[in-house]
Amino acid sequence: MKRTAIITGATSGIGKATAILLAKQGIDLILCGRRKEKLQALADQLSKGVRVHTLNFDVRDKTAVFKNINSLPHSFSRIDILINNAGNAHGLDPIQEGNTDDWDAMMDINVKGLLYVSRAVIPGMIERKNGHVINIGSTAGKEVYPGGNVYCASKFAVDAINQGMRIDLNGKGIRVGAINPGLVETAFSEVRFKGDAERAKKVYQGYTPLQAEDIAEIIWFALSRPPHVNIADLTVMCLDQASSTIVNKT
Ligand code: NDP
Ligand code: 8X3
Repeated sequence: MKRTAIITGATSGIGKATAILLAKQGIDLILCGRRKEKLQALADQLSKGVRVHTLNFDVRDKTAVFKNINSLPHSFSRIDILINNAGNAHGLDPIQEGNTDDWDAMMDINVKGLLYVSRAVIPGMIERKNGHVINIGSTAGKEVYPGGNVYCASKFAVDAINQGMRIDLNGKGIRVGAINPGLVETAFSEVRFKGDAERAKKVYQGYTPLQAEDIAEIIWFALSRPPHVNIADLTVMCLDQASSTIVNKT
């Protein structure tokens, strides 16, 4: 049966790669993000094969989240798949020097934004007794590293929310699972370092990091399991990464 997926953070990195792969698999798409032109360009690219709708909102804006999702056109209102992907790290400062605006951004986007979108989408899945939620966590949600403090806290929260969702939705026909990547070469570090491209580039040098497409493939693997199989929690790192702090760089 034809499925519809909503992907947050579809303008870049993991979300964009996932949109491209799901379109190839014939899944209709609701693409979300703040950068309207990027959303539109991706929609134009993918709408040759599947139906695509774009939603332009900031996940921090509770009113906008509910307004956008609750007013989807009828043909997009039955959401089968939710990919909770929007998020970023902001800064890498030790706790005593932390920028409180960065803290707010990470908790508001990575945690509260994910909650708002989930709250807007999940009741429809419950009504239809069918759905699949994939929460993008991180190795940062499994292990804290120097300067990771609040970003790690936000991803530990995603881990807890993922577990809580699975418990609360048990028996309702909805699969819930988290994919927790290690280092993936996307715009992530450029955002973390506030546009410092040179510093960001260094994060991924001297080894072969994961690519956004690697994570998209894993998301598709989870989505394409038979209906009784739920990938509950999956951690993935590149060959050269052993932990958040141990990376075999040449
Ligand atoms: P990117 O920076 O490439 O993409 C981040 C996406 O999130 C963009 O599409 C951006 O869209 C969206 N986003 C950010 N803030 C908001 C907001 N306030 N409202 C709506 N959308 C927002 O990074 P990645 O693809 O790497 O990150 C995607 C997810 O993967 C994040 O949750 C990240 O924590 C997680 N992750 C990343 C890893 C990595 O090493 N790269 C490893 C583990 C997890 P726009 O700016 O248009 O709004
Ligand atoms: C992104 C991976 O190690 O940069 O979540 O925090 S890391």
